[in-house]
Amino acid sequence: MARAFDLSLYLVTDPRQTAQRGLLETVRAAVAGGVTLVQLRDPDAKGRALAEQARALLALLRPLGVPLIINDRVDVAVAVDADGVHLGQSDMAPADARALLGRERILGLSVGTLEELAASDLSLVDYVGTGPVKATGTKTDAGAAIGLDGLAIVRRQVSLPLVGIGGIDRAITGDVIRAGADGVAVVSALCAAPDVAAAARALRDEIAAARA
Ligand code: TZP
Ligand code: MG
Repeated sequence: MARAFDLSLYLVTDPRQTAQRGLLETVRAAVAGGVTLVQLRDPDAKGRALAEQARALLALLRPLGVPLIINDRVDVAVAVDADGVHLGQSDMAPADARALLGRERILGLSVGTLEELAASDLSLVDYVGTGPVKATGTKTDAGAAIGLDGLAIVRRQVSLPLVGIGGIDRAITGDVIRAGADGVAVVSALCAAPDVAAAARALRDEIAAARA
């Protein structure tokens, strides 16, 4: 069984959007504001640089009890002893990743369409990410927006913990939770916010209100 994790407010990092403030400072502020899970995502980074960033993030996050997920790179996650990996549809297959990660690490999978969902082996996956909920400038190849209706349809077909991603800001966070997501995954709503901690607190408030 995978270690415990909480999808409520899931920060996904972006090297461009954290460049000015710095990756560590952005994550530190986001966690101070209530982020429950962090994914290091830098698709263009080489393995060595990614491992260095991951180790620095682990030194920050582990004492705070916030798990660190590595996007795509199973090898980096194992090398630095991160808490898990998030896979896209064209990344390593979940069964192969699970064989390398062991039972304890958290394994997430992105599902963008019902066809992808039908073709995905979720038996070894711990959570599902679905989206983009709305169009987003952060990931230009993210595929067509599924909307809140699409998220609700995925929710009905997935019993695993589910997080919405893509184009989620404060205004629709409550709607995403009410559509059935266990949490929201965001890049720009935190990384590009003028006050990262305050933005995280505001998103936590929306999540709490939607659950109440
Ligand atoms: N996967 C699907 S959409 C997306 C990722 C990594 C980017 C989400 O960024 P933002 O700024 O929260 O819309
Ligand atoms: Mg990927």
